[in-house]
Amino acid sequence: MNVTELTTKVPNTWCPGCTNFMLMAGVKKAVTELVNEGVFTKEQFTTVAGIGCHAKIYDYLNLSGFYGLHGRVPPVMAGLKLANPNLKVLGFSGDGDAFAEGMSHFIHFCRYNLDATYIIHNNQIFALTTGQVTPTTEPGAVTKSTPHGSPFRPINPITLALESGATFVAREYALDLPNLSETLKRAMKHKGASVVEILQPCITFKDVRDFVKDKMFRIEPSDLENAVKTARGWNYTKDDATRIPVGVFYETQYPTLEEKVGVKVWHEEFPKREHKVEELWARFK
Ligand SMILES: Cc1ncc(C[n+]2csc(CCOP(=O)(O)OP(=O)(O)O)c2C)c(N)n1
Ligand code: SF4
Ligand SMILES: [Mg+2]
Repeated sequence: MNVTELTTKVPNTWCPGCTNFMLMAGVKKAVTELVNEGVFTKEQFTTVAGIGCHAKIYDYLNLSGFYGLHGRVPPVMAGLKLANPNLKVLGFSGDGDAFAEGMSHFIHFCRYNLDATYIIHNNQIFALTTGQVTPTTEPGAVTKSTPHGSPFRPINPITLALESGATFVAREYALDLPNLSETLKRAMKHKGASVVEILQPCITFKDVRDFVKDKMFRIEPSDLENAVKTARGWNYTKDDATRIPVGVFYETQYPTLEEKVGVKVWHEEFPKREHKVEELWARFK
């Protein structure tokens, strides 16, 4: 497969130069390589998106899927995977989508160990709505919703994912294409809940590209205790002492939700549904 097969004709409305373009290039590279290596077919890939700038990726990726509701990516991923365990489900959320509107779903996604890959575009802002604080915005940030500085302490999604039971947890930077696509490939190949947080600075409302590039350093995976310790090394603050760990924090094997509920047996036991789509269409014509 050529990477161009993943392109659609939908006009792109991301701001010129948005880091989402590189993030999408990383996703396309990973998917293309996995198809060409025979790990998955293109048809197995299925995407789910939330609502926000990140979610427009749904329109630009030539893969089947479901444009979801704000914050509700994990339940749709679960529905798809349980209905058809043969799919390779990729979820796309923003930091607002995953950790504000969708916070409880994020935790349960990790806890269930659903065999799916959750990709989170973290720009530390609600970008589509032109710049308000999210749960990962640094304390003191002056934004449209916090003109006197944010009074909130950020949550740390990496420690949260680790503590909630995700079996693959990583962070990458949108503008580091080789590492980004390599980690995405690993996450997609992983059996179980994989979470990849991608630092994706919004160049229009919160341009921290130089800061991230300057502060990040690469890590190697470790055991859970040390992974949590490493992740705690950055609590989304933005000061001179900041050091941002990037790479795979943790990877382990644990039975997936589908394996635990015996989804194949469940399918066999389920009565076959009648297809009444034509009938319904006729009624609404
Ligand atoms: C339930 C609900 N609440 C709020 C909104 C308004 N809204 C649309 S996009 C958005 C911001 C999304 O931010 P994020 O998930 O971080 O994505 P980004 O735009 O930064 O990629 C908000 C608040 C909505 N559409 N639905
Ligand atoms: S507002 Fe920010 S995140 Fe959204 S398209 Fe523009 S640069 Fe990208
Ligand atoms: Mg955001």
